[in-house]
Amino acid sequence: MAKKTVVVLGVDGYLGWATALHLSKAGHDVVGIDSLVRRRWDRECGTQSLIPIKSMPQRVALWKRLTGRTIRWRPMDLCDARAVTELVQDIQPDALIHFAEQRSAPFSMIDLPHATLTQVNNVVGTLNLLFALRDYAPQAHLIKLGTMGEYGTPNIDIEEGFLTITHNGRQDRLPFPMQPGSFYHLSKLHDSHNIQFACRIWGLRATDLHQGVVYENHTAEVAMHPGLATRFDYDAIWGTVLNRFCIQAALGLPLTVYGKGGQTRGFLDIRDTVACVRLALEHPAAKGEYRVFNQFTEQFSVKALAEKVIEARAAHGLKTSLLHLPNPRVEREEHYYNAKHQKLLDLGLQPHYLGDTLIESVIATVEQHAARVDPIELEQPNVDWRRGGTAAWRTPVDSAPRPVVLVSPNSRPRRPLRSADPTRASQRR
Ligand code: NAD
Ligand code: USQ
Repeated sequence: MAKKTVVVLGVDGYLGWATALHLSKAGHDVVGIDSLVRRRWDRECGTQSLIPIKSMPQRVALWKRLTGRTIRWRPMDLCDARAVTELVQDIQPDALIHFAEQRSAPFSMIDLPHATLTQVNNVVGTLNLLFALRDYAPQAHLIKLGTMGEYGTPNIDIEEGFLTITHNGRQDRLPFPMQPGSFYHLSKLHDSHNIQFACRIWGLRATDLHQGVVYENHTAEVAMHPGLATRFDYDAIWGTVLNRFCIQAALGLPLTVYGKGGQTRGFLDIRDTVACVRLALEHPAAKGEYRVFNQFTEQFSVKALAEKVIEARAAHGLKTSLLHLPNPRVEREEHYYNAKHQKLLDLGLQPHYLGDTLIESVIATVEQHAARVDPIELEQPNVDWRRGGTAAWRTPVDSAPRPVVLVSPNSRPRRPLRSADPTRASQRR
């Protein structure tokens, strides 16, 4: 396999860091980009990774010491168009792997500023990349992390990106109809449209990895040294469902199933995330091609996942309970779900399936760091799709404005809008 120059955008994050190590170990020349904004969002949310993570300079220095390999670290905001252009001009990458987005659905549903921030950060960052590629590296392969949540939960089989439709006697292969479930998931769909359009009009090449929910945090490379740890989120904003259930089980807390628990999603082990990205990298899209791979290995309902965790604990004589909470999200809780995921298997993916030993190993990791867990984060969700964030969100801890949020210079603080009061309306009449 020819060595490639690869830019990993979002290298300080959960998946970006593990992927950068995996590609560097495989012999690729990795440049890592991140604005470190996620560390700032953690401060705003009062959240932290369960496993302590080192700073980027410490992590790349340790990687160099352990393996002799260099990851070129560059702090940079993807929303800074000039910096993105200079990066692409300077590095002339063979490929760019784009993880650098605000990725929490609850965060995007807190209120208007958080919805705006999510969509501006994600859509503008991706647009900056597309224009830089058009002008300075049109041959480079863009590998973009999208999400299975772009599809929603339709009552038909989900294909990999496209659907052949016959309508009034005519046929076409069209983008699969999408029904995202949060302003975050919508931002990913907006990206998908922009990338597809750029491939069509400028001849760029892109792979959109529609990834399911990721669990676990050990890859062969991350496991080499505690100082190479990648983040592991468990709180109600950033924690994904299986990681949360494992932590709840380890602490003897009930597993918080939202609503009936029939909501079904695609899932994958982080070891398969890094393997899939590498497969996409080493089998690039053709010039002008926009392709979609559904990136997950198994599908489970939330309730079935909880039951798996309960059974894994019961095998050790430990009792775990399941608590149905009122669902803070607006989503179907009982539905048909059958999503195709063949293309990465065809390229050679060898999946790691979810088994009891894996659940046990996650729980063992949790037990090592149990002192860092804030149990409040495991009890109740703090963002509701209908009403937004709970009261704590109305007094932001870190209120410094981010450059990506556009605020009119004339805007003044306003009183909160009140819902219409029918009594007053009748008095006015
Ligand atoms: P993460 O929050 O751990 O990492 C994202 C990284 O991107 C952070 O380090 C953050 O600082 C950086 N970033 C964000 N905006 C940036 C900007 N404008 N400029 C530079 N850096 C920026 O998230 P993750 O879990 O590693 O997810 C990575 C990607 O994978 C996301 O795009 C997400 O939508 C996608 N994804 C994640 C999952 C999952 O289960 N974690 C599942 C499907 C898809
Ligand atoms: N859920 C519970 N209990 C919990 C937490 C979640 O029942 O304590 C339920 C949710 O209601 C939802 C499902 O579990 O139905 C998945 O929720 P999640 O928080 O694990 O995942 P989600 O919000 O969809 O987002 C995560 C990542 C996101 C990625 C997405 C992939 O944060 O970046 O895009 O998974 S997917 O779900 O396929 O769109």
